[in-house]
Amino acid sequence: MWLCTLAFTPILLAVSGVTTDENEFCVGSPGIPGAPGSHGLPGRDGRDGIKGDPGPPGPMGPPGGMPGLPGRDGLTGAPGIAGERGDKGEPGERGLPGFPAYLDEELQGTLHDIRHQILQSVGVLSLQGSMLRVGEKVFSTNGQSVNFDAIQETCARAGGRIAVPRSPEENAAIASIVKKHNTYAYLGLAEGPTTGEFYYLDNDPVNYTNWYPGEPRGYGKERCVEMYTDGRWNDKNCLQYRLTICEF
Ligand code: MAN
Ligand code: CA
Repeated sequence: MWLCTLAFTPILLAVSGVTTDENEFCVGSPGIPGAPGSHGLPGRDGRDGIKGDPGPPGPMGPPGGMPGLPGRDGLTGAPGIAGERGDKGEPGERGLPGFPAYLDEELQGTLHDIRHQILQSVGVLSLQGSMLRVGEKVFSTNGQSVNFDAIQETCARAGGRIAVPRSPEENAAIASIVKKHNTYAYLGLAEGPTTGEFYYLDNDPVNYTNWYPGEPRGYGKERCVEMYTDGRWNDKNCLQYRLTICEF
């Protein structure tokens, strides 16, 4: 069913698509929707956003620019070598008084052991005949016969001196070694600048002698002294081979 009426409004006429020549139009069922309208105009710019992250470093620039700022300090190097030793310092304060040695049990034990070991060694060496104790002195021989200078050297090297008797007991001890080896020995005394006068090697004058009857009779030509196997002395040149006997 159509409802028709006079059209006064040109807009309605345009929308209905009906000609206005007849000065009326009819209202029918709704037409199909028109095509979407075209996009509106762009809106206004928004507010500025927050600041972005820094970008990656740029590529190296061309050569020939100004030199850059100096770089940061490098890492700490390895320690240097130790310096020279300094001067000795002042002595420190004096410590508290120590323990008396006789109350020091450890020290006493050590001394006891040392004493024991020395007695053992002296016992063995005496039994073997390699040392002869007379009072404070010890005589010993290596069994070698050499000249006077060589005997002195050997004894000094061993920490002693060529043996010389200063008493009848010491003379008897040296004589026992001479007799045992059946070889004469030089003694530690020599003729001084005055013919017929003998001195110990430390220049002390001789205070004990045991010359063989008629000796010394070298008169400056026999400046050393040898001991015979009976323990008596003879002045003799210094170049013979005689038994090495040292005292300590
Ligand atoms: C040799 C040497 C001398 C010594 C006489 C003793 O000539 O040994 O030193 O005095 O003998 O007859
Ligand atoms: Ca002589």
